[in-house]
Amino acid sequence: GVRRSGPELYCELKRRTRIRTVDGTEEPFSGLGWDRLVPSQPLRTSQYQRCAVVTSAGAVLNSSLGGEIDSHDAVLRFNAAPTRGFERDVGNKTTIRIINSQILARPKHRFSSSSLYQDVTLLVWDPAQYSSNLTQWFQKPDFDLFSAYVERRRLRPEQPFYILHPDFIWTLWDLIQDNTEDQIQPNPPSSGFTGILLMMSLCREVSVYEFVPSLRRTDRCHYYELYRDDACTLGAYHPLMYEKMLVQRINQGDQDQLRRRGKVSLRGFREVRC
Ligand code: NCC
Repeated sequence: GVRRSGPELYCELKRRTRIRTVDGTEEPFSGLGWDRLVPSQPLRTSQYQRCAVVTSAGAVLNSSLGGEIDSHDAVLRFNAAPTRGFERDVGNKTTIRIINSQILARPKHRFSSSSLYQDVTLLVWDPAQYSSNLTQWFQKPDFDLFSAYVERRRLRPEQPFYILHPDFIWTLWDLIQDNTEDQIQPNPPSSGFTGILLMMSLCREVSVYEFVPSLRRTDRCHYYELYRDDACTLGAYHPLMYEKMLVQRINQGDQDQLRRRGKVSLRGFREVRC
């Protein structure tokens, strides 16, 4: 990968990030009538002014950021991260939730009944192999997301619920590799990084909380669980450390905001002429 300046990196991200969801126009989905199953309104037509991305890191505990987070027009959260009981630190507004396919496939997440996955825009992704095509992916996803997706679309057709296209996920991986000196494993980017690029595409301004660690940094994995593992913050499977270095390079906010509050400020792609 080459070393670009902050503004060059930002423009490279803008040029190559194209939100894509499964829209039913390609096989095998076209043959299954998915053009009528997916929401008729494309995801990229949602537009917001000020957006917040709230990671699930343990370090958001005791941040008192809840009020500030809720003051944004749209708030993005991840997987099973709750707000109830944690309002002071993470707020209580959720506009979009990005979930990985484990949430749909594993009974412990109670996808069909839990209120976490209702009344919000949902985006699910599954790590297809880098080189596999959609038919191979459909036959053998990492976790079976397709049956629960079909069921939810039938039960609640009014809920905006999208499957992120594997090509979108892998384009983000290419972007990380092309801007990183080391050779990284071809594992998909974390939900967090995907969410940041998504919101830069949909919003004018994006505030990201506790993606790049603050002074509160801890080995506690999630704010909502006691489990401890440094790999949650640094990455093991996902290229998380590299993702964090890229985001830090395009941060428009100051060091004090980053260290004290864990806040990175980014400009939406529409805001900057490259
Ligand atoms: O942990 P997870 O992510 O749900 O966290 C959401 C995003 O927040 C950022 N994060 C989280 C914890 C931390 N200490 N530091 C952080 O920066 C990351 O950007 C992360 O993406 C995922 O990306 O989907 C992930 O999901 C979990 C798990 O599947 C879900 O929570 C559902 O239970 C993965 N863990 C396992 O599979 C065991 C995790 O690797 C990535």
